[in-house]
Amino acid sequence: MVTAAASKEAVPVEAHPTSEDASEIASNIKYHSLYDPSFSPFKFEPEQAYFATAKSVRNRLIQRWNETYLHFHKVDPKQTYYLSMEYLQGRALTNAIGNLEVAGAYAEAIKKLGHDLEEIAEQEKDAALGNGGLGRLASCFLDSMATLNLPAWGYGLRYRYGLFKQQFSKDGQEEVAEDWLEKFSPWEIVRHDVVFPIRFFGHVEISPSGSRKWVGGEVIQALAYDVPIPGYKTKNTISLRLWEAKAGAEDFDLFQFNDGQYETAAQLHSKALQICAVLYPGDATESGKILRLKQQFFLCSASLQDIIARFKERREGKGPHPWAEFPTKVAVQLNDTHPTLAIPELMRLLLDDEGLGWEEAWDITTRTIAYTNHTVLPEALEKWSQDVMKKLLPRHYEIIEEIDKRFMAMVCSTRSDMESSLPGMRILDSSNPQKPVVRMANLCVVSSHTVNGVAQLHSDILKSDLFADYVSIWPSKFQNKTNGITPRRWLRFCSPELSNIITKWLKTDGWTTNLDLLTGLRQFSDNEELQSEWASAKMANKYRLAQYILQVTGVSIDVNSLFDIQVKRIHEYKRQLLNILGAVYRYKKLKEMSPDERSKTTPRTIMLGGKAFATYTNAKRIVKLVNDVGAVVNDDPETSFYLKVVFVPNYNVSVAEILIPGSELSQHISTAGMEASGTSNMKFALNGCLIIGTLDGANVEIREEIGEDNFFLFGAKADEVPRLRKERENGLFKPDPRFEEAKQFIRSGVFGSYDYNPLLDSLEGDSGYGRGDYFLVGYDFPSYMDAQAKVDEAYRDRKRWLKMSILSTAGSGKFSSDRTIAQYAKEIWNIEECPVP
Ligand code: T68
Repeated sequence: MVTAAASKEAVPVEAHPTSEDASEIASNIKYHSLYDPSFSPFKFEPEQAYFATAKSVRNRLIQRWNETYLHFHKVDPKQTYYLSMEYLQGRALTNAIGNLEVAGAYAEAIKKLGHDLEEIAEQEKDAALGNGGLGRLASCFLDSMATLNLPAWGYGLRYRYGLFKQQFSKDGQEEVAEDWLEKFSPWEIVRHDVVFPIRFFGHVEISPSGSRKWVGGEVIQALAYDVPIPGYKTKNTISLRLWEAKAGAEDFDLFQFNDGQYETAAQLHSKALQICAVLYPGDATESGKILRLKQQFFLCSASLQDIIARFKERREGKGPHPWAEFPTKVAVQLNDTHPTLAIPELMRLLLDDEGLGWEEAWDITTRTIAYTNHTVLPEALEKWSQDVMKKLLPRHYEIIEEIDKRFMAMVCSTRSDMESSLPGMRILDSSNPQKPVVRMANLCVVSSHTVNGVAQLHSDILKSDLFADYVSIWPSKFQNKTNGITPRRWLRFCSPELSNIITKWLKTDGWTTNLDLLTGLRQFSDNEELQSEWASAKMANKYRLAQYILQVTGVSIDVNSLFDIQVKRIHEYKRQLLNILGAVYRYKKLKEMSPDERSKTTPRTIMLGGKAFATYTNAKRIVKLVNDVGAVVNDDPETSFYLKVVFVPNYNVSVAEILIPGSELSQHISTAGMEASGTSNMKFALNGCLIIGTLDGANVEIREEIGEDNFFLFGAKADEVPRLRKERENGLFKPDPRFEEAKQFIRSGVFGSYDYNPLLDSLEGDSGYGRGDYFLVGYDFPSYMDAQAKVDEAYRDRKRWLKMSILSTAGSGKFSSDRTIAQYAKEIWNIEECPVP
C-alpha cells in the first residue's frame, strides 16, 4: 500500500471504485493520480486533483453507462436520437457528483486530500461546443432525457476549438481560440470500434438496371467519442456521441512524403482536421461555405449510419430487416435546420444501400424525422447554394430535387387553390438565376411528421406566418413545445443555499424532479421567516457574484445595490442597446440631481455580458459602448454609489452559474415577435429574480405563470410591430425627448473618442435592415424607462420585493426541461421510459 505524501491526512491508495465513504473516495482519487497519472504522480496541486477526481467520478459513470446500454439493448425499445450541431455542456464535475448524489462525500474526500471541492471544480474548462440558447437547450434536454429514463441519445460534433474566448483590447472585443481539449477531457470515451466512412464530392453512377450509386470523391472517417450523461437520482446514464473526423494510414502517401512533398502526402489528414476544427467557421468565402456544409453532412451521415447499424444489430438472427419497423424503433429530432441533410442521407441509405423503392423509403423517412424551429429571423433561415450542394453531395442533390418535384406534383393534384403559394413553398428556389438555393427549412417541413416551435407565441407565429401555407395542407403537423431548463444545474447545484430553504419549506426535495411542487411556496410568500431566510440566501449569492466581478474586472460593486443583469448573445433584436441607453439616461439624470435628490434614488449595478459574432459589426460596437460607459460611470465619484455599469467578460455556462443565483432583476427585452423563446429568462425566474421584459417568446408564459403583478412589462406587442415599422418608415414616428437626450449624450463624446455615430444612426436612418430602427428601440424607450421607474419603486419596498421574488420561483414549475421532454416523448417521439433495474 502506497500512502500519498502531499495530502493533509495519510490517505491509503486503494481502488474502491464505487464506495460512498469519504475516506475510500479519497483513496480512489489518490489511486487515479498515482496509477493513471496525466502529470507527475508526485504533484497534487488543484489541477492534478481535478483530473484525478474527474477520473474517479468517470469510472462511476462508465459503470452505469454500460448497464444502461445493455439494458436498452435487451429491451430494444423505440429510441430517440437528438441531432444537434451544438451542445453547451459547461462543466461536468459538479453536475455529475450532484446527479449521482455523492457531492457531499466527494467534498469531504477532497478536504482530506488538502483541497476544496469548489476550487477543484473551477479547474475544469467549459465544454462550449455551441453558441447560445439552442446549444444550451440541447444540453438541458440530455439531462432530462437521462433523468426521465428515456431511451435517447445525443449526436454532435467534437469540435477541436469550441466557442471563442472573449478578450478585450482598446478596440473592443477580440476572439481567441478556446482550447477546451488543451490537456484532455476526462469525460469522453474514445470508441475505436465505432467508425464510419463519410464521402464528399464524387459522382453518381447508374447501373444497367437503373440503380444509382454515389462513388469517388474523398472519404473521411468518423470516429465516435462518447460522453456519458448521468440522470438525476437514477442509474440511467445515456450517451452524447460526438464525432471526430480522421484519415487513415492508407491515406498517408509515404512515397510522396519521402520525396519531400510533406503537405501533399498528408492532404486528406489535413482535410479531416478542418472538419472538426471549429464551430461555425467563417462562411464569407466559397471554401468556408463548403466547409460548413461538410460539417453538417458529417454529423448527419455518421449518426444515421450508426442508427441503422444499431437497428440491424438488434435484429440480428431475426430474419431479413423489416424496414417498415424502423420508425417504430427510431425517432430522429433535428435541432433546427443545421442537421437537415439527415433527410436526404436517410433516403440515400435506404434507396441505394438497402435497395428500397422510393415510396417505401419516403414513408420510413417521414415517419422517423421531426424538426424543431428556433427562429423566424429571415437571415437565420438556412439557404444553401444549389451549386455547392451539387458539387459536394451530388446524390443528395438528386434526392432533394425528387422530393421537391413530388411535393409540387402533390400540391398541384390535390390543392389547385394553392398554386400561387407554390413558389414560396418549394424546396428549390431558382427565382434568382444567379443564385439558385436549397431552402433547408422547407425541406424539413415537407419531410418531417412534426414541426414544432419553442414557445407558444413562437409556434403561433410559425403557423400564422412563416409556415402558414403548409398549415393549410398539413394542419396537424404543427405543434408547440415550450422550452425548459434543468432545475438540477440551474437551481439545485448552482444555488445550494436557496435550494435548501425551498426543501425546508416544502418539506421535500421532490421539487428537483417535479418542479410543479414549487407552487407550494406561494402560501408562504408573505411569511416573514421565509422572507428573511430568502433574503440571506440571495445575499450570499450576491456576495459570491460581487467577488467574481471584482476578480475578473477589478470593479468593486455594492451588494446592497439592485443587481440588474442582461446576459445573452449580443444581437440587435435582443436590444442590449436599449439597456445601455437606459443606463446612460439614468447616469445623466443622476449627474443633474442634487446630492439630496440622489440619496433618494435606488442604487443599481447593471451587468451585461455576452459574445458578439466575430463579423457582426454593430454587435461589437454595442459591447464596446457598454465597456466605455462602464469606464466613465464607475469612476465618477458623484454618482458611482448609485450606478455601476459592468461588462462581464467571456460569458459562458459556468459564468452563468455565478451570475444567475446572484441576480435580482434581469432584462429580456427583445423586439416582440423576434425572440423565439429565450431560456435564461426561465433560469432567472427560477432563482427568484424578477423580469423586466416585453411580451416575447417564453416571457409571455412566464408572466402568465408567476402573475402579471410580478413582472415588469413594457413595449410594443408582436402584432403591432409591422404597423409600427411602416409608420417609422413613413416618418410618422415622434421620438421621446428622453431617447433623444440619451443618444445625444453619447454623441457628445462623454464616453470617449470612439465613433458611436454609425451605431446610433442605426436607430435613426438606414440600419441596413431597411429604413431606420428596425428593432424599435426608439418606440419602446419611453415605456421601458417607465417600467424601470416601477422597478426602482418596488425595490425600495423590501417586503414587497421579497414576496415577488418568492412568487417568481414558485411560478417557475412549468419551465423544467423534464416537462418539455416528457411532452416531446409523448406527443412527438412516441417513446416510453426504460429504467435500468
Ligand atoms: C435560440 N436560437 C433562440 N440559435 O434565439 C432562442 N441560429 O430564442 C431560443 O430560446 C433558443 O434558440 C432555444 O430554443 C439560437 O440559439 C443559434 O444559436 C443559431 C446558430 C446558428 C444558426 C442559427
